[in-house]
Amino acid sequence: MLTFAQRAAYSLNPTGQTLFHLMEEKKSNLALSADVTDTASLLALADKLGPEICLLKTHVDILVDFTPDFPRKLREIAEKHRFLIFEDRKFADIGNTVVSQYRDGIYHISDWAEIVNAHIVPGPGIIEGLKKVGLPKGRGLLLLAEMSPQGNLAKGAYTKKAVEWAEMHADFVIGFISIHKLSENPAMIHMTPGVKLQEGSDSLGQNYLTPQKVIGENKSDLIIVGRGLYEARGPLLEARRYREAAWSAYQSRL
Ligand code: 5BU
Repeated sequence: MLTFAQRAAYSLNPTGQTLFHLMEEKKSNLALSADVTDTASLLALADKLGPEICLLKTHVDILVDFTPDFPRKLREIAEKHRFLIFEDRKFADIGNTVVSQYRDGIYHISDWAEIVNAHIVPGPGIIEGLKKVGLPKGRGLLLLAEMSPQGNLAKGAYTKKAVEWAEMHADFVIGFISIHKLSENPAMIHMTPGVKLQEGSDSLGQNYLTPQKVIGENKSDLIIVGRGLYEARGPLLEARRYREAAWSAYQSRL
């Protein structure tokens, strides 16, 4: 089993390489899903938990007070604490439309998010569209190969297609949102949402697995944690617990 640092050498994408190096350097395979709805809370959370995470995931369209200077402020914090930014936009349209959704609109996502993700339901044209915008900027894409909620349809032949199309675009696709390790290509990073220290579910279909199950047994690489962190009484202490749980599960698999 290769280390994250060794896997960086297999990646054809600068963002993929940087992420592997950051993970090793910070001994963190923890991503914070910062799903708060005001920019001040998000920036405060990012600054506080920054030392513990390798990646911060946003849903920029849930912010009630977004202004064009918000991405600049978030990027400053990201550079200070050395983590990457992943906008969980889940693009799902034809290639020509996602070009504008990624580059233009209010958010100009491609200007500030190193990583975005896409559903594969529209076919490989969605990857080609996003790549036209993202690759010249050195950005990376994750394909939604599996999802966490109960009853979701991302499985079987659908999941296999995601792995196939990732290989066809390995210069831009850096990995997957998935529940399990899916690809034998060491360049591909597997990121898993739906993680808490206790297994369970929420009232709207979300399933939770533990860091040990996700990293140790399912052989995913990185856990994405939202409510488990930002709803905790002490988010920083909790982030340390999640980071240590995920990192030791990774180490014992080496
Ligand atoms: P939670 O609070 O840890 O349940 O938040 C999980 C986050 O991950 C949230 O932002 C979701 O939009 C995101 N997510 C997910 O939960 N499951 C998925 O399959 C995908 C994304 Br894709």
